[in-house]
Amino acid sequence: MLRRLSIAVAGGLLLVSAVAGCGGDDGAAGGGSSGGGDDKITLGFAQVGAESGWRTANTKSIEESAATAGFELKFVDGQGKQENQIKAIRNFITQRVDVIAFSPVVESGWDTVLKEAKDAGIPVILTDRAIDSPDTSLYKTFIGSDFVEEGKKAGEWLVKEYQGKTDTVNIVELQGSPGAAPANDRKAGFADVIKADPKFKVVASQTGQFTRTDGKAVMETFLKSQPDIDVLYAHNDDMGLGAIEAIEAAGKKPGTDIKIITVDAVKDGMTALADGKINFIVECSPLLGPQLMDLVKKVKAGETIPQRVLTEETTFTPEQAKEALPNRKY
Ligand code: GZL
Repeated sequence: MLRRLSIAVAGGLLLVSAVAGCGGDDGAAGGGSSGGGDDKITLGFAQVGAESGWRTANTKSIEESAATAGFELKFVDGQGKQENQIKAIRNFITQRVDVIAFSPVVESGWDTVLKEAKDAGIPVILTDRAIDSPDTSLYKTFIGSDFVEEGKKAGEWLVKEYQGKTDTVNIVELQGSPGAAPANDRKAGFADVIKADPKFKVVASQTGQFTRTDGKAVMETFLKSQPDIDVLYAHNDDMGLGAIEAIEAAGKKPGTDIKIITVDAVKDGMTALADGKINFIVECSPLLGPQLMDLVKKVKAGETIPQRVLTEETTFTPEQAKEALPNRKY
């Protein structure tokens, strides 16, 4: 345990704080008010679950960044259930962690527990997914992607792909988990763009729970119920990859007979893109760990932080995927 005494003079007032870190770059801010041992910052994190490759990469980023920052991380896997996340947040409050962060599995139903954290004087940071509460005093900031924009990017690619064509384009959609911000917003952004041209018709839209298994099963029902599918829009790579299995089992060529657009850009998705089985991927970065730890430090030190921290991301075609794959971190 590296222990440094930092002395700062601000406005004539001498501030002395013990800074302790375990091998981190600048160690954690001092003054932890919880069981983190010495002055280590204790972060309570309630994760959605382990539903997709994106989530695995996100969890890895958070765990590695917390270790690098020298924080004590109390990590709970919500297993896809809001009640588990709420229970974890209540436990973090009882344990008097310094900061609570979580990725809300759904947008609604958080006000009560976040009010409890606020009343306990424990700051909360939203990561990855937003909540629909109008009371923004319940959390310090939301760090994550603009999912509406991601849906729009998917729609814009499709509009360009079918520029000048007049035949009807039959689209099936694999939605993310019900009530989740990325599912609601990716659907809304995509619909907002394609509504401009009546040839685009979403003939079936159903949740695939962001998982490969469900994506495959729902695509099997689409293939049985829809005589003519031109395009699949899947809210994440994992459902798209499951759908590819169903499409191939039905004797069709994914990426050719049925064009596929997905979101995330995890390695397996990028590999299918490079192989021409997916046609376009909108990136959604899971590597939120370093920025999150920086925000935790600032919040613990009482610094003002922006209410919204937007993550930077791009899009990929098959050619771009071939170039990016060798250096892909996840
Ligand atoms: C997006 C994230 C979504 C991913 C899915 O930020 O919440 O959840 O797109 C993941 O792969 O399951």
